[in-house]
Amino acid sequence: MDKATIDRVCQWLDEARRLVVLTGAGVSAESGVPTFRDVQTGLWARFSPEELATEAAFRSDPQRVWDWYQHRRDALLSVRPNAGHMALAHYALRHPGKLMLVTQNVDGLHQKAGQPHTVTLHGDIAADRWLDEPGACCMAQPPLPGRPPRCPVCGNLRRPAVVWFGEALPADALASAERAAADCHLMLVVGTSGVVYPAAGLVHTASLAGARVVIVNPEATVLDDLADACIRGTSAGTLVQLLETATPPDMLDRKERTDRWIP
Ligand code: BJW
Repeated sequence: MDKATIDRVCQWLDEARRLVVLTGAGVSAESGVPTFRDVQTGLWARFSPEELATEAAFRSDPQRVWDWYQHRRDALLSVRPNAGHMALAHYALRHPGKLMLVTQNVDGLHQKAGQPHTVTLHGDIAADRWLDEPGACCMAQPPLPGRPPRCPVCGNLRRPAVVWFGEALPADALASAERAAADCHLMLVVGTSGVVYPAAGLVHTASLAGARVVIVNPEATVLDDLADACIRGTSAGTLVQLLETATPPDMLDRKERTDRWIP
């Protein structure tokens, strides 16, 4: 890892009053969670997104899609946050109101690491919701056991509460993320290929608004041209280096600390 770049980014971290960190699947790779697009190990190397991560796929073969998600849920039960998740959570706790964490991940590992507030763009793999609009009967009825479970009255199916291709992102989460991207001084983009929109659009927003953009990824990404610095490293080691060596908040100018997301 290039020491001069790390030092420069540490300096930017100290200077920034509002920091956005956008994370993707690479942040959880060192916890043993497969990414989507890594050529050898990514989920899409073995499965087709069109067959599994769309509403049409679920409607055409609900059991297959349900079982795939159940398999991933089971695998996540034994997974723990890694040093990168922990470094982000500790940094947020040491710098109250400075960091807004926006994640595309559905694995809940930032939350498990104790991150005080996480904006989740693509949902939560551990939760379910009804496939169709929930009617009153559905809300009242315990579902029939099955794969997927079904409402005994109207037949509504349960589905994982994640955002599939072609679906809108949760409006509140996207709006918070867009506001934060437009108003931050520094954005760290960690462990994402940057090909999925509207999440990747946040990086364009931050860059256009004049924020510094730093990309942390062992591989080149399609967003690199927008970056003021690219750190070719894995997330855990790099985040520990960046966030645990930055100047402690009590050494920063008091005035700088008043202009934060949550004053
Ligand atoms: C490491 C590492 C280590 C490895 N350390 N790094 C504009 C242009 C083109 C297309 C579109 C557009 N706008 C919308 C679209 C369509 C579509 C889209 O973006 N398609 C593109 C793929 C072409 N977007 C959508 O459909 C979105 N919805 C939408 O736009 O709705 C519009 C609408 C509005 C109103 C009404 C109705 C509709 C929804 C996108 C949903 C994405 N869902 C998924 C699945 C979630 C559920 C599940 O888990 O199954 O989200 S897809 C998948 O990709 C998942 C991820 O969150 C997302 C991003 O992936 P991520 O995190 O970047 O992972 P990878 O694998 O791609 O990259 C990992 C990276 O880590 C790599 O770079 C590695 O090098 C790196 N890495 N080890 C650090 N140790």
